[in-house]
Amino acid sequence: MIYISASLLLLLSACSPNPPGAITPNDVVPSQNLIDYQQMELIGFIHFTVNTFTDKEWGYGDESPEIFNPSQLDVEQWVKTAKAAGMKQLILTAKHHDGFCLWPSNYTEHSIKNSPYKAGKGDIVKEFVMACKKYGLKAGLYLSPWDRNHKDYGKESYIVYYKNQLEELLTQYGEINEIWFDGANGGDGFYGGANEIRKIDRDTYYGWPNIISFVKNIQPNIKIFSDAGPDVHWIGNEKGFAGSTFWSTINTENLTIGASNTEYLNTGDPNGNQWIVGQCDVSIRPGWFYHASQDSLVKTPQQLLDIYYKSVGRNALLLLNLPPDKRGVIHENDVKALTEFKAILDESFSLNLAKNQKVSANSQRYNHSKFSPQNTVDQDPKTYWATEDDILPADIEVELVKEETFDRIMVQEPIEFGQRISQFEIDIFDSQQWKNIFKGTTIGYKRILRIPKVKTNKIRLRITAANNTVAISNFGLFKSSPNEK
Ligand code: FUL
Repeated sequence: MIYISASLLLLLSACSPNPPGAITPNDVVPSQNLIDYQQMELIGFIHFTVNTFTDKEWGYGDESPEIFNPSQLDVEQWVKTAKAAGMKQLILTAKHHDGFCLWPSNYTEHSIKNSPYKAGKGDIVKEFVMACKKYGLKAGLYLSPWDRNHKDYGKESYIVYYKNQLEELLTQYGEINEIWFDGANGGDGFYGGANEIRKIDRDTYYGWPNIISFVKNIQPNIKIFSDAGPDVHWIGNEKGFAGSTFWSTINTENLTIGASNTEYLNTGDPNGNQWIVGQCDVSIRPGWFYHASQDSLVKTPQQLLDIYYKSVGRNALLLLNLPPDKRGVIHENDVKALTEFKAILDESFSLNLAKNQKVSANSQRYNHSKFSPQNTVDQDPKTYWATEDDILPADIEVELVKEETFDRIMVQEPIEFGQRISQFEIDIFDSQQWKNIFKGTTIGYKRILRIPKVKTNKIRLRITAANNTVAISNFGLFKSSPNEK
């Protein structure tokens, strides 16, 4: 039997490029595809259809395609506006509840092909996907399951129609990064002239498991959004707010698309058996579609920042809607608010005061540099600090070269190992003693804390509860722009 002393093991592991005892991943971890998705952080929604011309939010389905006539449609303006704001993806309403299609579908007459736009020769889905590609954004599509125009809605044959449309969208335009399945199923509609109320069984009518495998078969890397995922889930409100406790894990057994427990969606579930990314959808205006009467009601840059902190800052994605107007461009007021939002955000996060500062920890796995607390401030998202197993509380202490003033703290977990932390505290060194300034629950991919301004040269992150060995990939300190207020 070979006997290796503990100190020799430490010495060996400290020298080895691949240390033994890497941390054990949780049972539920995200795929690389979902990690890449979460890293986009900020994405945009484009609501555009006949409603833009009728001044409605939900079209009844009896609109004449003749009314769809944007005078100066500029899809590149949408994409350039989104890109300038830092968005990494846009999702277009290819078909909303009114059933009108922005592409010339072979399966219906209720589409752009019967509109005056480009004399019926236009295809806005194509223009959209091409513009996204040109400017380096991912493209996503919304295809409303509810269709108030189609005569067969509510019958089995409508599901065939819906899948035919999905096939058109997923085979004719190249890579689609996300498909958005809305849970809304209101009841009344035109339905080919029937003008009646049609109710469906939300659990069985669409045959979701079948639709999901149909979609994944065509585009294996696509992310499917719905109340219940399977890749991205609704956050449970349309304000853009994730819960201040938010787990990326959740159980989908009791979720029904269109009728889910919104509180459960808002917090996720520490015992969840699936990793589904949370997505916070909200419009820059009160409505999802453009209404001239709302030109003065565009959210202010400060309101947008508050939403950012409550979505991206709480381990979720922000999906911000920018509805084009009747001209077919994003209105000047929206562009202005968005531009200011981005400028303030950049100013607030331009200088990380913790970058390359001295960090110590109460435990460092195998004393190996791979697990050093210094990794939390090296600006490399791939490196992380990890403790020995079963160390709680686990803490890191950042010592700044001089006293600094800050009011934003950013913390990230290396989520490739799962989401672990369920309780943490932040302390600062103040008048010769540690003072607690924040108590929180989850961290996940990214948590940003807004705290009252403090001035100190020492700050401590103390993790008091976790479901597995503690690991942190990033710790940042920032001073917010005065324009945040
Ligand atoms: C809802 C829809 O009913 C709204 O019109 C909008 O599309 C929003 C994003 O989802 O369920």
